Amino acid sequence: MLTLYYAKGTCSLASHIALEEAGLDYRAERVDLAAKAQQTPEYLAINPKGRVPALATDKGVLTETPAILSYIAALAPEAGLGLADDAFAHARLQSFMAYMNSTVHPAHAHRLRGSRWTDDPAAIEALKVKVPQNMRDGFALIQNEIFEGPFVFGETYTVADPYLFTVAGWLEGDGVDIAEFPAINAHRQRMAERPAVQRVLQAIG
Ligand SMILES: N[C@@H](CCC(=O)N[C@@H](CS)C(=O)NCC(=O)O)C(=O)O
Repeated sequence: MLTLYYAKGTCSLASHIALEEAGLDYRAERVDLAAKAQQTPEYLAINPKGRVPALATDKGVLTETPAILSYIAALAPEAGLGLADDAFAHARLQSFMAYMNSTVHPAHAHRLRGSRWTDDPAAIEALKVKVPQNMRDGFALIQNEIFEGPFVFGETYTVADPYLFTVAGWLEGDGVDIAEFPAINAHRQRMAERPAVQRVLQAIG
């Protein structure tokens, strides 16, 4: 049995949707970030990073969205979520997830989590200023250089799609109108129609 530790409004949504799409047997355990549950000794024993997502498996706990998404795709090869049949396509999928993880997600985190980088209240405010521009730059690159449509990698739905859906959901709060990116906007709507996505959103509340 897999257990996904998740919180509403966070990057854990991507793994949650992927588990549902893969048809795997899993349990979802909410972590209350507002109550700082991620810093309790109980949760730190599961994920010493104090973040979500974490995926508890019978082999141990996995963290980091790209690793969790890759693992989910590998556990359900029949779902074809990982482009594993083609080495180059698989590497492009890894490249996309690495970009989300290392560049786009941290750009977003500068708005709400500036205290990761500085303790100076004025600097925390200053870190917010470039968030819209950096998110816009990231999504322009995704739309123009990576996204094929109707899914990230063309006709094949992969774990890249719930990742894109999740991070695109942060744009509005980051001061970017998703309508600036028509292909990403259409993808978001396409994703919202998927039964697996609807099941997860309903379960999260
Ligand atoms: N690189 C990690 C980032 C994990 C992360 O930063 N999660 C955020 C939510 S999106 C979190 O748990 N924040 C709680 C905190 O910073 O205390 C991943 O992609 O899984």
